Amino acid sequence: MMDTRPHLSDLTATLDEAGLTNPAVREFIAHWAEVTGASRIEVVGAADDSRLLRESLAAGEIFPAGEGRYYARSYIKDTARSEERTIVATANPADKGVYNNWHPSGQMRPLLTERMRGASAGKTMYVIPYLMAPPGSPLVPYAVGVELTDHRTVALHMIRMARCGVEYVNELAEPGKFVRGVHVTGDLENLGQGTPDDQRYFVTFADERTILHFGSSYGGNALLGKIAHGLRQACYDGWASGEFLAEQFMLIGVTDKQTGRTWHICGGFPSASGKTNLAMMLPPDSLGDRYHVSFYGDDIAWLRVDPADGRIYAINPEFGVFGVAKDTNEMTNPTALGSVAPGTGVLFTNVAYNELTQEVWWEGRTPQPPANRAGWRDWKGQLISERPEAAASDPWAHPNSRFTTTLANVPNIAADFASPRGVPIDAIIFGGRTSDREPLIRAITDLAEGVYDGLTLGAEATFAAEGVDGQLRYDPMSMRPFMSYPEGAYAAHWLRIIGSAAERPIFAHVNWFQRDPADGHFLWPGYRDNLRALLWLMRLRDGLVEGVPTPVGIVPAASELDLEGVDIAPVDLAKILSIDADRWRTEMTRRERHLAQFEGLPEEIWAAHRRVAAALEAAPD
Ligand code: GTP
Ligand code: SPV
Ligand code: MN
Repeated sequence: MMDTRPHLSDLTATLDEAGLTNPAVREFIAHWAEVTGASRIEVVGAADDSRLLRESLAAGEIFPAGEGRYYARSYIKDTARSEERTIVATANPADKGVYNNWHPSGQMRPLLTERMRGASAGKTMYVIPYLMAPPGSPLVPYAVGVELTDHRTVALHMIRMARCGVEYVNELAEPGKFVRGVHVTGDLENLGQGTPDDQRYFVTFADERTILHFGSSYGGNALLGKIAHGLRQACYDGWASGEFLAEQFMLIGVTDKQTGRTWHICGGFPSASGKTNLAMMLPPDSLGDRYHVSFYGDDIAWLRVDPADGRIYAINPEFGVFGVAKDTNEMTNPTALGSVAPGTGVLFTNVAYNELTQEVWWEGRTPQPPANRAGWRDWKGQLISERPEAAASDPWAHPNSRFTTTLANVPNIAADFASPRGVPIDAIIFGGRTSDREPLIRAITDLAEGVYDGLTLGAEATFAAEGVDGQLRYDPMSMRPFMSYPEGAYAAHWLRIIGSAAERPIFAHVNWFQRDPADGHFLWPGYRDNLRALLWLMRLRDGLVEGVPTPVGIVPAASELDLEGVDIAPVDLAKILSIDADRWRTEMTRRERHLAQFEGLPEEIWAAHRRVAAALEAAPD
């Protein structure tokens, strides 16, 4: 076979021409160009977007979806993150936690190198230097990375999701201090996805700040800046340095236009549990004159204490949104539709596509799918008009189909979203999909009880393969798939960082998903109305309301919630504002087993658990 790899002299010329001067980055590229056997190397940044779009359109990798909008399908067995195949590897066995799927790096390194060797032959390797922070942030030293990828669509996603360009790596104080990411797609049709012979590996070598992902071109498996660096690596770095927390959190501002005051709220809900929707929230009509919600971030926040005033400040390290399409419409999330409007450069993945009209559609976009089926293809690329009878009711779009758009396109983007300092945090909220037990909101004022609440966060299994149907799947702080070091140490790090703040945020647990056990309807309308619960929390924080104390926190009195224009039955309202002590006592037994798995869990957390349990024992049924 002819050797098509670029010669070292060609590589030098390519990097010179791209203005990539950092010697450590150049060495990293040369090493992996050699291993993967890529035929061409191309350094790309934000300025290359329109050219890459043209090339991808010409190659049939993406399709036009109206003016300045694009569409792509991923391979049918490659439509979500794979948690089983995701590993944290380090040299130190003490880094093994319950959820981080830890393996020794000495064992993982050869497995990855073996799979990547020659696997990009005939392809271009795109070099994407990036920054996961607003420029100038004190956390920039942890935010610099370079992703190498052999997939052009991944480069298009990265340009939307992270700040990309050689300028982010050329002037480093320590030229070698950047996260080294290598993404090799592999032969997607022959990787045995989901079988015992699965060939995929998504490994973060956390103590080496190196990320090697093989065998996917989708989402968090392939855009290494986002999940692997922004969460898994950053969470490890934040702990190792003792400087910050990196969490799967949304981040918003709520402004009272009457007083000019803005509160900042961040918080974690497990994947596909409503972070993007909350961050893009348009106030309900009756509150729109008075309040405004501004978007800072929808999936990742890094939190640190600012020495200037001792408060917790948060940044969104991302530059874009990778949002769930399902159920996004004018009623639920008009802001999301604005973010993907003509001219935004949005890239849709795995929604339904009409090749005649270049329209896109997903379940919940409109109550019924388009009546005229001509030209429509489902997410697998099959014509809807040619579907066999048996497949007639299959969804047109994949349930995890998404849109990728830059922050600047989000209509409610905060004016100061790129502030290097970040914004001071007034409240930290946790929320999952729970069909019973969890009230609309319960506020927690004690630090250890707040951290305890985050550690016992869970969501009900959303599809049969994961967990028992209807049973809570614990997802501490919504970080279960991204936690890179042991849970006991994670809890201690939280207590230390938040505990060292001069002014602590209030905590709260929210739940938009309680259902009627008889007919399954959601008891709370959700979406835009969720602002009402947050406004109550801010009033509680400011001492304007008292709420009703319960063993698990303070819940609103019905009279304290602004419910003007809300369509809710009085029985449903009573249910979401009350605590079923008996049901909670059952939960406490499960929590005890959950927490007992975590070695070295701080005594403060156990004490918080015992306090809540004792209060529940003493509570009337
Ligand atoms: P990831 O990007 O996977 O981390 O998800 P996310 O937490 O950002 O979730 P997202 O906001 O995309 O919402 C996921 C799904 O939940 C979407 O289909 C939403 O329509 C739905 N959803 C969000 N908020 C609400 C709500 O308040 N009520 C109800 N019933 N559904 C909601
Ligand atoms: C999630 O799964 O929580 C996401 C999407 O935000 S992905 O980037 O695929 O991880
Ligand atoms: Mn997420």
